[in-house]
Amino acid sequence: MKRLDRRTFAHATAGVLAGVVGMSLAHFTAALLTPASSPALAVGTAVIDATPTPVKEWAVRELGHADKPILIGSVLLATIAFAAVIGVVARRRLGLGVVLIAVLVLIAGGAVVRQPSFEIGQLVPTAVALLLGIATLVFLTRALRARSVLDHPVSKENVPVGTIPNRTIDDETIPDRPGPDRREDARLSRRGVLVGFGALTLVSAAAAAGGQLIVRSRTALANISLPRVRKPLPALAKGLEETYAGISRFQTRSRDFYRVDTKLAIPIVDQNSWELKIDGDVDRELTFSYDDLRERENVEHDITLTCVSNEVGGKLVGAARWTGVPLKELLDEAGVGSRADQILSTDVEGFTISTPLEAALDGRNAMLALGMNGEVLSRTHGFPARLVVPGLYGYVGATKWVTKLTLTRYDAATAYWTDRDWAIDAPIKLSSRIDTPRPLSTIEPGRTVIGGVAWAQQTGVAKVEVRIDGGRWQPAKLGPDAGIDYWRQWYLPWDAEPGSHQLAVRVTDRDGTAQDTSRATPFPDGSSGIQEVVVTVA
Ligand SMILES: Nc1nc2c(c(=O)[nH]1)N[C@H]1C(S)=C(S)[C@@H](COP(=O)(O)O)O[C@H]1N2
Ligand SMILES: [Mo]
Repeated sequence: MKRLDRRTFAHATAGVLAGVVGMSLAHFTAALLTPASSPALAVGTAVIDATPTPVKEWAVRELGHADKPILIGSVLLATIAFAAVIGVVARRRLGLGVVLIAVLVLIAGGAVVRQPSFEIGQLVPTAVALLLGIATLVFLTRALRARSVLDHPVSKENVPVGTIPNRTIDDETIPDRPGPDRREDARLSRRGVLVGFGALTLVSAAAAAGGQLIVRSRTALANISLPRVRKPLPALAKGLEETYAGISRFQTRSRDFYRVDTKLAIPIVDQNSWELKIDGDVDRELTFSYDDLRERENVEHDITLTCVSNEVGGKLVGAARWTGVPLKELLDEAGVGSRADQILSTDVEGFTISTPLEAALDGRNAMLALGMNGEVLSRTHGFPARLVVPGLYGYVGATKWVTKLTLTRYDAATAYWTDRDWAIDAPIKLSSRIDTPRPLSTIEPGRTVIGGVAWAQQTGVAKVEVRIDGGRWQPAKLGPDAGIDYWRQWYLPWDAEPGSHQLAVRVTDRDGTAQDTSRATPFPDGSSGIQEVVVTVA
Protein backbone atom coordinates (compact mmCIF):
# COMPACT_ATOMS: atom_id res chain seq x y z
CA MET A 1 0.00 0.00 0.00
CA LYS A 2 1.33 3.42 -0.80
CA ARG A 3 2.02 5.74 2.08
CA LEU A 4 -0.78 8.06 1.00
CA ASP A 5 -3.28 5.23 1.16
CA ARG A 6 -2.00 4.01 4.46
CA ARG A 7 -2.29 7.40 6.15
CA THR A 8 -5.73 8.04 4.70
CA PHE A 9 -6.74 4.60 5.82
CA ALA A 10 -5.48 5.28 9.36
CA HIS A 11 -7.55 8.46 9.58
CA ALA A 12 -10.59 6.79 8.09
CA THR A 13 -10.18 4.08 10.73
CA ALA A 14 -10.00 6.76 13.41
CA GLY A 15 -13.30 8.15 12.11
CA VAL A 16 -14.89 4.70 12.08
CA LEU A 17 -13.71 4.09 15.62
CA ALA A 18 -15.15 7.41 16.74
CA GLY A 19 -18.47 6.33 15.24
CA VAL A 20 -18.31 2.81 16.65
CA VAL A 21 -17.25 3.91 20.15
CA GLY A 22 -20.01 6.53 20.22
CA MET A 23 -22.71 4.20 18.93
CA SER A 24 -21.80 1.21 21.06
CA LEU A 25 -21.50 3.11 24.33
CA ALA A 26 -24.73 4.93 23.57
CA HIS A 27 -26.35 1.55 22.92
CA PHE A 28 -25.00 0.32 26.24
CA THR A 29 -26.38 3.38 28.06
CA ALA A 30 -29.73 2.91 26.36
CA ALA A 31 -29.81 -0.71 27.51
CA LEU A 32 -29.69 0.59 31.09
CA LEU A 33 -32.41 3.19 30.50
CA THR A 34 -34.83 2.69 27.58
CA PRO A 35 -33.54 0.28 24.92
CA ALA A 36 -35.40 2.08 22.11
CA SER A 37 -33.45 5.28 22.89
CA SER A 38 -30.29 3.77 21.41
CA PRO A 39 -29.48 6.22 18.59
CA ALA A 40 -28.78 3.42 16.10
CA LEU A 41 -32.11 1.74 16.89
CA ALA A 42 -33.97 5.05 16.78
CA VAL A 43 -32.64 5.72 13.29
CA GLY A 44 -33.68 2.21 12.26
CA THR A 45 -37.18 2.81 13.63
CA ALA A 46 -37.43 6.10 11.77
CA VAL A 47 -36.47 4.26 8.59
CA ILE A 48 -39.16 1.61 9.25
CA ASP A 49 -41.81 4.27 9.83
CA ALA A 50 -40.83 6.23 6.74
CA THR A 51 -40.50 3.26 4.39
CA PRO A 52 -43.29 3.28 1.82
CA THR A 53 -45.60 0.26 2.04
CA PRO A 54 -44.51 -1.29 -1.31
CA VAL A 55 -40.86 -1.22 -0.26
CA LYS A 56 -41.73 -2.69 3.12
CA GLU A 57 -43.76 -5.41 1.42
CA TRP A 58 -40.85 -6.16 -0.86
CA ALA A 59 -38.51 -6.29 2.14
CA VAL A 60 -40.76 -8.66 4.07
CA ARG A 61 -41.19 -10.83 0.97
CA GLU A 62 -37.54 -10.92 -0.05
CA LEU A 63 -35.85 -10.76 3.31
CA GLY A 64 -38.48 -12.38 5.51
CA HIS A 65 -37.48 -12.46 9.12
CA ALA A 66 -34.03 -11.15 8.31
CA ASP A 67 -35.54 -7.74 7.59
CA LYS A 68 -34.71 -6.29 11.02
CA PRO A 69 -31.08 -7.46 11.21
CA ILE A 70 -30.59 -6.26 7.63
CA LEU A 71 -32.09 -2.88 8.46
CA ILE A 72 -29.92 -2.46 11.55
CA GLY A 73 -26.91 -3.67 9.57
CA SER A 74 -27.60 -1.05 6.90
CA VAL A 75 -27.90 1.72 9.47
CA LEU A 76 -24.59 0.64 11.03
CA LEU A 77 -22.86 0.39 7.65
CA ALA A 78 -24.09 3.81 6.55
CA THR A 79 -22.92 5.29 9.86
CA ILE A 80 -19.54 3.62 9.53
CA ALA A 81 -19.11 4.87 5.94
CA PHE A 82 -20.02 8.40 6.97
CA ALA A 83 -17.71 8.17 9.99
CA ALA A 84 -14.81 7.03 7.77
CA VAL A 85 -15.25 10.10 5.59
CA ILE A 86 -15.35 12.25 8.72
CA GLY A 87 -12.10 10.68 9.88
CA VAL A 88 -10.40 11.60 6.59
CA VAL A 89 -11.80 15.14 6.73
CA ALA A 90 -10.61 15.51 10.33
CA ARG A 91 -7.06 14.72 9.30
CA ARG A 92 -6.66 18.18 7.81
CA ARG A 93 -9.59 19.95 9.42
CA LEU A 94 -10.27 18.56 12.85
CA GLY A 95 -12.83 21.29 13.63
CA LEU A 96 -14.89 20.36 10.59
CA GLY A 97 -14.63 16.69 11.56
CA VAL A 98 -16.01 17.49 15.01
CA VAL A 99 -18.89 19.43 13.47
CA LEU A 100 -19.68 16.53 11.14
CA ILE A 101 -19.70 14.03 14.03
CA ALA A 102 -22.08 16.37 15.83
CA VAL A 103 -24.33 16.48 12.75
CA LEU A 104 -24.32 12.68 12.52
CA VAL A 105 -25.24 12.30 16.19
CA LEU A 106 -27.88 15.03 16.02
CA ILE A 107 -29.60 13.25 13.14
CA ALA A 108 -29.80 10.20 15.40
CA GLY A 109 -30.97 12.44 18.26
CA GLY A 110 -33.75 13.70 16.01
CA ALA A 111 -34.84 10.10 15.46
CA VAL A 112 -34.95 9.60 19.24
CA VAL A 113 -36.97 12.77 19.82
CA ARG A 114 -39.58 11.97 17.18
CA GLN A 115 -40.57 8.73 18.89
CA PRO A 116 -44.04 9.22 20.38
CA SER A 117 -43.02 8.00 23.84
CA PHE A 118 -40.06 10.39 23.96
CA GLU A 119 -38.99 11.77 27.32
CA ILE A 120 -36.05 14.08 27.80
CA GLY A 121 -34.02 11.44 29.65
CA GLN A 122 -33.95 9.37 26.47
CA LEU A 123 -31.42 11.83 25.07
CA VAL A 124 -28.78 10.59 27.50
CA PRO A 125 -27.54 7.88 25.10
CA THR A 126 -27.37 10.46 22.30
CA ALA A 127 -25.32 12.74 24.55
CA VAL A 128 -23.00 9.82 25.31
CA ALA A 129 -22.58 9.22 21.57
CA LEU A 130 -21.86 12.90 21.00
CA LEU A 131 -19.24 13.26 23.73
CA LEU A 132 -17.48 9.95 23.15
CA GLY A 133 -17.64 10.26 19.38
CA ILE A 134 -16.01 13.68 19.43
CA ALA A 135 -13.48 12.75 22.13
CA THR A 136 -12.43 9.65 20.22
CA LEU A 137 -12.10 11.52 16.94
CA VAL A 138 -10.04 14.32 18.48
CA PHE A 139 -7.84 11.97 20.44
CA LEU A 140 -7.13 9.58 17.57
CA THR A 141 -6.65 12.29 14.98
CA ARG A 142 -4.13 14.02 17.23
CA ALA A 143 -2.39 10.75 17.95
CA LEU A 144 -2.08 9.99 14.25
CA ARG A 145 -0.81 13.48 13.52
CA ALA A 146 1.73 13.16 16.30
CA ARG A 147 2.83 9.86 14.92
CA SER A 148 3.31 11.25 11.46
CA VAL A 149 5.43 14.02 12.94
CA LEU A 150 7.41 11.44 14.81
CA ASP A 151 7.73 9.35 11.71
CA HIS A 152 8.95 12.29 9.63
CA PRO A 153 9.89 15.24 11.76
CA VAL A 154 10.15 17.74 8.97
CA SER A 155 8.93 21.21 8.32
CA LYS A 156 8.21 23.15 5.19
CA GLU A 157 11.81 24.28 5.13
CA ASN A 158 13.44 20.92 4.62
CA VAL A 159 11.16 19.69 1.86
CA PRO A 160 13.24 19.75 -1.28
CA VAL A 161 11.94 22.77 -3.09
CA GLY A 162 10.45 22.04 -6.45
CA THR A 163 9.97 18.34 -6.01
CA ILE A 164 6.38 18.59 -4.87
CA PRO A 165 5.08 21.99 -5.86
CA ASN A 166 1.92 23.62 -4.55
CA ARG A 167 0.96 21.00 -2.05
CA THR A 168 0.01 21.22 1.53
CA ILE A 169 2.81 20.06 3.69
CA ASP A 170 1.84 16.70 4.92
CA ASP A 171 3.45 13.49 5.81
CA GLU A 172 2.97 11.77 2.49
CA THR A 173 4.87 14.52 0.71
CA ILE A 174 7.98 13.50 2.57
CA PRO A 175 10.45 11.05 1.10
CA ASP A 176 10.07 7.81 2.96
CA ARG A 177 13.54 7.67 4.45
CA PRO A 178 13.63 8.23 8.15
CA GLY A 179 16.90 7.57 9.94
CA PRO A 180 17.38 4.34 11.85
CA ASP A 181 16.64 5.88 15.28
CA ARG A 182 13.48 7.53 14.04
CA ARG A 183 12.41 4.35 12.40
CA GLU A 184 12.57 2.71 15.83
CA ASP A 185 10.39 5.46 17.33
CA ALA A 186 8.01 5.21 14.47
CA ARG A 187 7.62 1.49 14.94
CA LEU A 188 6.90 1.95 18.64
CA SER A 189 4.45 4.62 17.81
CA ARG A 190 2.79 2.54 15.16
CA ARG A 191 2.41 -0.22 17.71
CA GLY A 192 0.92 2.31 20.09
CA VAL A 193 -1.62 3.36 17.53
CA LEU A 194 -2.51 -0.22 16.70
CA VAL A 195 -2.89 -1.08 20.38
CA GLY A 196 -5.08 1.97 20.87
CA PHE A 197 -7.26 1.09 17.89
CA GLY A 198 -7.53 -2.48 19.06
CA ALA A 199 -8.42 -1.48 22.61
CA LEU A 200 -11.16 0.85 21.42
CA THR A 201 -12.56 -1.85 19.17
CA LEU A 202 -12.65 -4.27 22.09
CA VAL A 203 -14.29 -1.75 24.40
CA SER A 204 -16.93 -1.07 21.77
CA ALA A 205 -17.63 -4.72 21.16
CA ALA A 206 -17.87 -5.32 24.90
CA ALA A 207 -20.25 -2.38 25.34
CA ALA A 208 -22.51 -3.51 22.49
CA ALA A 209 -22.56 -7.12 23.70
CA GLY A 210 -22.97 -6.03 27.33
CA GLY A 211 -25.91 -3.86 26.30
CA GLN A 212 -27.59 -6.84 24.65
CA LEU A 213 -27.03 -8.94 27.77
CA ILE A 214 -28.47 -6.25 30.00
CA VAL A 215 -31.53 -5.95 27.80
CA ARG A 216 -31.94 -9.72 27.83
CA SER A 217 -31.74 -9.90 31.60
CA ARG A 218 -34.13 -6.99 31.97
CA THR A 219 -36.47 -8.75 29.56
CA ALA A 220 -36.66 -11.88 31.69
CA LEU A 221 -39.86 -12.04 33.68
CA ALA A 222 -39.40 -13.63 37.07
CA ASN A 223 -41.83 -14.16 39.91
CA ILE A 224 -44.97 -13.15 38.11
CA SER A 225 -47.60 -15.84 38.00
CA LEU A 226 -50.66 -16.08 35.85
CA PRO A 227 -53.94 -14.99 37.42
CA ARG A 228 -56.11 -17.86 38.54
CA VAL A 229 -58.76 -18.89 36.04
CA ARG A 230 -62.01 -19.92 37.70
CA LYS A 231 -63.29 -22.05 34.84
CA PRO A 232 -60.19 -23.37 33.11
CA LEU A 233 -60.54 -24.92 29.68
CA PRO A 234 -59.97 -28.66 29.55
CA ALA A 235 -56.47 -29.64 28.51
CA LEU A 236 -55.96 -29.59 24.75
CA ALA A 237 -56.39 -32.94 23.05
CA LYS A 238 -53.30 -34.79 21.88
CA GLY A 239 -52.21 -33.29 18.59
CA LEU A 240 -51.45 -35.07 15.32
CA GLU A 241 -47.79 -34.08 15.64
CA GLU A 242 -47.37 -36.84 18.18
CA THR A 243 -48.26 -39.42 15.56
CA TYR A 244 -47.09 -37.81 12.33
CA ALA A 245 -43.76 -36.07 12.54
CA GLY A 246 -43.56 -32.86 10.58
CA ILE A 247 -47.08 -31.57 11.25
CA SER A 248 -47.07 -28.31 13.25
CA ARG A 249 -47.77 -28.73 16.95
CA PHE A 250 -51.44 -28.37 17.85
CA GLN A 251 -50.41 -25.60 20.24
CA THR A 252 -47.51 -23.46 19.06
CA ARG A 253 -44.79 -23.17 21.68
CA SER A 254 -44.55 -19.56 22.84
CA ARG A 255 -40.88 -19.39 21.92
CA ASP A 256 -41.65 -20.63 18.40
CA PHE A 257 -44.66 -18.34 17.98
CA TYR A 258 -44.11 -15.92 15.10
CA ARG A 259 -43.39 -12.32 16.00
CA VAL A 260 -44.39 -9.31 13.93
CA ASP A 261 -44.11 -5.73 15.11
CA THR A 262 -42.38 -2.48 14.30
CA LYS A 263 -40.02 -2.59 17.29
CA LEU A 264 -36.26 -2.85 16.99
CA ALA A 265 -36.01 -3.00 20.78
CA ILE A 266 -38.70 -4.92 22.63
CA PRO A 267 -40.39 -2.57 25.11
CA ILE A 268 -39.53 -3.24 28.73
CA VAL A 269 -42.66 -2.28 30.59
CA ASP A 270 -42.74 -2.16 34.38
CA GLN A 271 -45.97 -3.84 35.40
CA ASN A 272 -46.08 -1.85 38.66
CA SER A 273 -46.37 1.50 36.94
CA TRP A 274 -48.16 0.24 33.81
CA GLU A 275 -51.80 1.20 33.41
CA LEU A 276 -54.52 0.53 30.90
CA LYS A 277 -56.76 3.48 30.26
CA ILE A 278 -60.15 3.40 28.55
CA ASP A 279 -61.19 6.79 27.23
CA GLY A 280 -62.86 8.61 24.35
CA ASP A 281 -66.58 8.14 23.77
CA VAL A 282 -67.34 6.48 27.11
CA ASP A 283 -69.60 7.31 30.04
CA ARG A 284 -66.66 7.19 32.40
CA GLU A 285 -62.94 6.96 31.79
CA LEU A 286 -61.42 3.98 33.51
CA THR A 287 -57.89 3.10 34.46
CA PHE A 288 -56.76 -0.40 35.36
CA SER A 289 -53.52 -1.39 37.02
CA TYR A 290 -51.87 -4.72 36.31
CA ASP A 291 -53.11 -6.00 39.66
CA ASP A 292 -56.65 -4.77 38.95
CA LEU A 293 -56.68 -6.97 35.86
CA ARG A 294 -55.10 -9.95 37.58
CA GLU A 295 -57.66 -9.79 40.36
CA ARG A 296 -60.59 -9.77 37.95
CA GLU A 297 -62.11 -12.98 36.77
CA ASN A 298 -59.83 -14.24 34.03
CA VAL A 299 -60.87 -16.58 31.24
CA GLU A 300 -59.07 -18.81 28.73
CA HIS A 301 -59.56 -19.18 24.98
CA ASP A 302 -57.79 -21.14 22.28
CA ILE A 303 -57.21 -18.74 19.41
CA THR A 304 -55.14 -18.90 16.23
CA LEU A 305 -53.51 -15.59 15.42
CA THR A 306 -52.55 -14.74 11.86
CA CYS A 307 -50.54 -11.91 10.34
CA VAL A 308 -51.88 -10.16 7.27
CA SER A 309 -48.36 -10.47 5.83
CA ASN A 310 -48.57 -14.25 5.86
CA GLU A 311 -48.13 -15.65 2.36
CA VAL A 312 -50.14 -18.71 1.40
CA GLY A 313 -48.23 -21.56 3.05
CA GLY A 314 -46.32 -19.09 5.23
CA LYS A 315 -45.21 -19.20 8.85
CA LEU A 316 -46.81 -16.03 10.24
CA VAL A 317 -49.57 -17.90 12.01
CA GLY A 318 -49.64 -19.50 15.44
CA ALA A 319 -52.09 -21.11 17.81
CA ALA A 320 -52.10 -20.50 21.54
CA ARG A 321 -54.21 -20.64 24.68
CA TRP A 322 -54.70 -17.08 25.87
CA THR A 323 -55.58 -16.07 29.43
CA GLY A 324 -57.09 -12.70 30.19
CA VAL A 325 -60.12 -10.53 30.68
CA PRO A 326 -63.01 -10.35 28.20
CA LEU A 327 -62.70 -7.07 26.33
CA LYS A 328 -66.46 -6.54 26.35
CA GLU A 329 -66.58 -6.54 30.17
CA LEU A 330 -64.05 -3.72 30.35
CA LEU A 331 -65.88 -1.71 27.70
CA ASP A 332 -69.24 -2.28 29.38
CA GLU A 333 -67.86 -0.95 32.63
CA ALA A 334 -66.70 2.19 30.87
CA GLY A 335 -70.03 2.50 29.06
CA VAL A 336 -69.43 2.88 25.33
CA GLY A 337 -71.16 5.90 23.79
CA SER A 338 -73.36 5.76 20.71
CA ARG A 339 -70.97 7.49 18.31
CA ALA A 340 -67.95 5.20 18.55
CA ASP A 341 -67.34 2.69 15.79
CA GLN A 342 -63.72 1.78 16.46
CA ILE A 343 -61.37 1.07 19.33
CA LEU A 344 -58.14 2.91 18.75
CA SER A 345 -55.58 1.12 20.89
CA THR A 346 -52.22 2.65 21.71
CA ASP A 347 -49.13 0.84 22.86
CA VAL A 348 -46.55 1.99 25.37
CA GLU A 349 -44.54 3.74 22.64
CA GLY A 350 -47.46 5.42 20.91
CA PHE A 351 -47.98 2.86 18.13
CA THR A 352 -51.68 2.51 17.24
CA ILE A 353 -54.10 -0.11 15.96
CA SER A 354 -57.76 0.36 14.93
CA THR A 355 -60.18 -2.42 15.77
CA PRO A 356 -63.84 -2.36 14.74
CA LEU A 357 -65.89 -1.88 17.91
CA GLU A 358 -68.30 -4.48 16.57
CA ALA A 359 -65.63 -7.18 16.95
CA ALA A 360 -65.37 -6.46 20.67
CA LEU A 361 -69.11 -6.52 21.27
CA ASP A 362 -70.54 -9.15 18.91
CA GLY A 363 -69.99 -12.06 21.25
CA ARG A 364 -66.69 -13.42 19.92
CA ASN A 365 -63.93 -14.10 22.43
CA ALA A 366 -62.11 -10.79 22.08
CA MET A 367 -59.88 -10.35 25.10
CA LEU A 368 -57.24 -8.38 26.86
CA ALA A 369 -54.70 -11.14 27.32
CA LEU A 370 -52.26 -11.34 30.23
CA GLY A 371 -51.08 -14.87 29.55
CA MET A 372 -50.18 -17.20 26.72
CA ASN A 373 -49.96 -21.00 26.88
CA GLY A 374 -50.22 -21.09 30.65
CA GLU A 375 -47.54 -18.51 31.30
CA VAL A 376 -47.40 -14.78 31.76
CA LEU A 377 -47.20 -13.08 28.38
CA SER A 378 -43.57 -12.76 27.31
CA ARG A 379 -42.21 -9.30 26.55
CA THR A 380 -41.93 -10.31 22.90
CA HIS A 381 -45.62 -11.08 22.76
CA GLY A 382 -46.79 -7.98 24.60
CA PHE A 383 -46.21 -8.06 28.37
CA PRO A 384 -47.96 -6.88 30.48
CA ALA A 385 -51.11 -7.02 28.31
CA ARG A 386 -52.23 -7.26 24.72
CA LEU A 387 -55.41 -7.51 22.74
CA VAL A 388 -56.41 -10.72 21.01
CA VAL A 389 -59.44 -10.52 18.73
CA PRO A 390 -60.35 -13.80 17.03
CA GLY A 391 -60.95 -13.59 13.31
CA LEU A 392 -59.03 -10.37 12.69
CA TYR A 393 -55.48 -10.12 11.40
CA GLY A 394 -53.02 -9.04 14.08
CA TYR A 395 -52.55 -5.52 12.72
CA VAL A 396 -56.22 -4.67 13.38
CA GLY A 397 -56.78 -6.47 16.64
CA ALA A 398 -53.76 -7.78 18.52
CA THR A 399 -52.11 -4.71 20.05
CA LYS A 400 -49.14 -5.72 22.19
CA TRP A 401 -47.89 -3.65 25.15
CA VAL A 402 -51.27 -1.90 25.05
CA THR A 403 -51.80 1.08 27.37
CA LYS A 404 -54.92 2.77 26.07
CA LEU A 405 -58.21 1.94 24.42
CA THR A 406 -59.87 5.01 22.94
CA LEU A 407 -63.44 4.70 21.76
CA THR A 408 -63.65 6.82 18.63
CA ARG A 409 -64.74 6.88 15.00
CA TYR A 410 -62.97 5.74 11.84
CA ASP A 411 -63.58 9.16 10.34
CA ALA A 412 -61.92 10.82 13.34
CA ALA A 413 -58.77 8.79 13.85
CA THR A 414 -56.56 6.40 11.91
CA ALA A 415 -53.89 3.95 12.99
CA TYR A 416 -50.32 3.09 12.04
CA TRP A 417 -50.92 0.46 9.35
CA THR A 418 -54.06 1.97 7.89
CA ASP A 419 -52.08 5.19 7.51
CA ARG A 420 -49.81 3.03 5.36
CA ASP A 421 -52.67 1.94 3.14
CA TRP A 422 -53.39 -1.48 4.59
CA ALA A 423 -57.11 -2.31 4.63
CA ILE A 424 -59.24 -0.93 7.46
CA ASP A 425 -61.46 -3.98 7.47
CA ALA A 426 -59.33 -7.11 7.72
CA PRO A 427 -60.94 -10.40 8.67
CA ILE A 428 -58.57 -13.37 8.41
CA LYS A 429 -59.00 -15.24 5.13
CA LEU A 430 -59.39 -18.97 5.54
CA SER A 431 -56.28 -20.82 4.48
CA SER A 432 -54.38 -24.09 4.71
CA ARG A 433 -50.75 -25.12 4.76
CA ILE A 434 -48.77 -28.24 3.94
CA ASP A 435 -46.17 -28.87 6.65
CA THR A 436 -44.98 -32.27 5.49
CA PRO A 437 -43.44 -33.24 3.16
CA ARG A 438 -41.55 -29.98 2.98
CA PRO A 439 -41.55 -28.06 -0.29
CA LEU A 440 -38.75 -29.20 -2.63
CA SER A 441 -37.68 -31.96 -0.27
CA THR A 442 -36.75 -35.47 -1.32
CA ILE A 443 -38.48 -38.30 0.50
CA GLU A 444 -38.26 -42.07 0.40
CA PRO A 445 -40.81 -43.99 -1.67
CA GLY A 446 -43.54 -45.85 0.17
CA ARG A 447 -46.23 -45.23 2.75
CA THR A 448 -46.07 -41.71 4.23
CA VAL A 449 -48.45 -38.88 5.08
CA ILE A 450 -49.11 -35.47 3.68
CA GLY A 451 -50.08 -33.21 6.57
CA GLY A 452 -50.39 -29.69 7.89
CA VAL A 453 -52.78 -27.15 9.39
CA ALA A 454 -55.81 -25.21 8.20
CA TRP A 455 -57.74 -22.35 9.73
CA ALA A 456 -61.05 -20.57 9.25
CA GLN A 457 -61.41 -18.40 12.36
CA GLN A 458 -64.94 -17.55 13.47
CA THR A 459 -66.59 -20.23 11.33
CA GLY A 460 -64.38 -23.25 11.92
CA VAL A 461 -62.84 -25.79 9.58
CA ALA A 462 -65.29 -28.26 8.01
CA LYS A 463 -62.99 -30.12 5.64
CA VAL A 464 -59.52 -30.13 4.18
CA GLU A 465 -58.76 -31.67 0.80
CA VAL A 466 -55.51 -32.62 -0.86
CA ARG A 467 -54.75 -32.90 -4.54
CA ILE A 468 -51.84 -34.98 -5.79
CA ASP A 469 -50.41 -34.31 -9.25
CA GLY A 470 -53.49 -32.43 -10.38
CA GLY A 471 -55.83 -35.36 -9.67
CA ARG A 472 -59.12 -35.22 -7.79
CA TRP A 473 -59.43 -33.45 -4.43
CA GLN A 474 -59.23 -36.12 -1.73
CA PRO A 475 -60.60 -35.50 1.77
CA ALA A 476 -57.93 -35.40 4.47
CA LYS A 477 -58.46 -36.64 8.02
CA LEU A 478 -58.79 -33.87 10.58
CA GLY A 479 -57.07 -33.65 13.95
CA PRO A 480 -58.78 -32.64 17.23
CA ASP A 481 -61.14 -29.68 17.39
CA ALA A 482 -60.49 -26.82 19.82
CA GLY A 483 -63.19 -24.45 18.67
CA ILE A 484 -64.00 -22.24 15.71
CA ASP A 485 -61.12 -19.82 16.33
CA TYR A 486 -58.45 -22.50 16.44
CA TRP A 487 -56.68 -24.21 13.58
CA ARG A 488 -57.17 -27.86 12.69
CA GLN A 489 -54.37 -30.23 11.93
CA TRP A 490 -54.96 -32.60 9.00
CA TYR A 491 -53.27 -35.49 7.21
CA LEU A 492 -53.69 -37.78 4.25
CA PRO A 493 -51.88 -41.13 4.00
CA TRP A 494 -49.96 -41.36 0.74
CA ASP A 495 -48.20 -44.15 -1.14
CA ALA A 496 -45.39 -42.10 -2.57
CA GLU A 497 -44.08 -43.46 -5.85
CA PRO A 498 -40.72 -42.45 -7.27
CA GLY A 499 -40.69 -39.27 -9.30
CA SER A 500 -41.55 -35.63 -8.89
CA HIS A 501 -44.95 -34.84 -7.39
CA GLN A 502 -47.08 -31.77 -6.98
CA LEU A 503 -49.20 -31.51 -3.84
CA ALA A 504 -51.92 -28.96 -3.16
CA VAL A 505 -54.29 -28.31 -0.25
CA ARG A 506 -57.52 -26.37 0.31
CA VAL A 507 -59.86 -25.86 3.23
CA THR A 508 -63.62 -25.39 3.37
CA ASP A 509 -65.28 -23.78 6.38
CA ARG A 510 -68.49 -24.75 8.15
CA ASP A 511 -70.46 -22.24 6.11
CA GLY A 512 -69.42 -24.15 2.99
CA THR A 513 -67.02 -21.46 1.80
CA ALA A 514 -63.97 -22.97 0.08
CA GLN A 515 -60.52 -21.41 0.20
CA ASP A 516 -60.23 -18.71 -2.47
CA THR A 517 -58.19 -20.09 -5.38
CA SER A 518 -57.39 -16.67 -6.86
CA ARG A 519 -53.94 -15.54 -5.95
CA ALA A 520 -53.52 -12.34 -3.95
CA THR A 521 -50.44 -10.91 -2.28
CA PRO A 522 -50.72 -9.93 1.41
CA PHE A 523 -51.18 -6.23 0.64
CA PRO A 524 -53.69 -4.74 1.34
CA ASP A 525 -55.96 -7.24 3.11
CA GLY A 526 -54.26 -10.64 3.21
CA SER A 527 -53.02 -13.29 0.81
CA SER A 528 -55.20 -15.80 -0.97
CA GLY A 529 -54.65 -18.72 -3.31
CA ILE A 530 -53.76 -22.34 -2.90
CA GLN A 531 -50.44 -23.68 -1.73
CA GLU A 532 -48.79 -26.05 -4.15
CA VAL A 533 -45.57 -27.80 -3.28
CA VAL A 534 -43.29 -29.93 -5.35
CA VAL A 535 -41.52 -32.91 -3.77
CA THR A 536 -39.23 -35.55 -5.13
CA VAL A 537 -39.70 -39.19 -4.20
CA ALA A 538 -36.50 -41.15 -4.71
N1 LIG B 1 -47.67 -2.67 19.77
C1 LIG B 1 -47.73 -3.41 18.67
N2 LIG B 1 -48.61 -4.42 18.62
C2 LIG B 1 -48.70 -5.19 17.52
C3 LIG B 1 -47.88 -4.95 16.40
C4 LIG B 1 -46.94 -3.88 16.47
O1 LIG B 1 -46.19 -3.61 15.53
N3 LIG B 1 -46.89 -3.15 17.63
N4 LIG B 1 -47.99 -5.77 15.29
C5 LIG B 1 -49.25 -6.47 15.10
C6 LIG B 1 -49.18 -7.48 14.08
S1 LIG B 1 -49.01 -6.96 12.49
C7 LIG B 1 -49.34 -8.81 14.38
S2 LIG B 1 -49.51 -9.95 13.14
C8 LIG B 1 -49.39 -9.30 15.77
C9 LIG B 1 -48.34 -10.35 16.00
O2 LIG B 1 -48.33 -10.74 17.32
P1 LIG B 1 -47.13 -11.66 17.84
O3 LIG B 1 -45.86 -10.94 17.53
O4 LIG B 1 -47.35 -11.88 19.28
O5 LIG B 1 -47.24 -12.94 17.05
O6 LIG B 1 -49.16 -8.26 16.69
C10 LIG B 1 -49.81 -7.05 16.38
N5 LIG B 1 -49.63 -6.18 17.50
MO1 LIG C 1 -49.40 -8.66 11.19
